Amino acid sequence: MRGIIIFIVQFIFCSALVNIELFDLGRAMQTGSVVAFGDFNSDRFVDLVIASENNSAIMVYFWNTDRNTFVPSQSSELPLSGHLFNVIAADFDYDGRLDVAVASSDGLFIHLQQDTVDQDLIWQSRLDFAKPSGPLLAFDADGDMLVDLFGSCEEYTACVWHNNMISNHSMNIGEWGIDGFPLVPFGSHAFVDLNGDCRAELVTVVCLVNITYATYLFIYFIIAIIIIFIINTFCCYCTM
Ligand SMILES: [Ca+2]
Ligand SMILES: [Ca+2]
Ligand SMILES: [Ca+2]
Repeated sequence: MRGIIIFIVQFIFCSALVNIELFDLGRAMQTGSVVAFGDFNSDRFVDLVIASENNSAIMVYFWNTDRNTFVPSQSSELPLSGHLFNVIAADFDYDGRLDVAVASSDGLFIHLQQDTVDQDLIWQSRLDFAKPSGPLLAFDADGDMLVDLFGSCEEYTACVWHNNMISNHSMNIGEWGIDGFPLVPFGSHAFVDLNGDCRAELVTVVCLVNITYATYLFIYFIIAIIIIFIINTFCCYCTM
């Protein structure tokens, strides 16, 4: 009896996952990828931020309850430049409307949402901030209810972009003490409750020695050569 119940639950759950993949995202999913989620038009349904295939632009797709699918907003396309690290959907200016932060090799850009009219997002002018050197993580560093950002800045130093959007629409960048170790190039970060005390810990990857990115590439190259050598040697033994 228990096995039958588990089978039914798994069947329903797995069917739901399959159905999610079957949503028709139109041309966007044929040529792009989902980079962020959020309810941009405050209708309590999650919308998608989709980057074009060549990462030249992002666009918000609203969940349409009548058509039961995601539909693109009319003219909310935002241009991208440089190598895209990640996109964060959050309310940076604390006005109740979801905004978008784009971290790329060209800089950190925050697009504040001004309004939503007839399923079309209206953006304010873009705000530019100090350039990150990898993906950023959103969190409230100082408990002022404004979303701050964590990541690596120059020479992969751990930094916090402190949010001052309400007072002067700026972000002050400050170094974050992780025993002075630089972050791993292009490494990601996460909040996880490791010890079960209901308080999230910041998990990131740091370099135990301060080496340059070129040195990293060289080390990765050497490791790749060693792995290829081991695989080739192992395969030779397999075919004997
Ligand atoms: Ca929505
Ligand atoms: Ca906002
Ligand atoms: Ca804050």
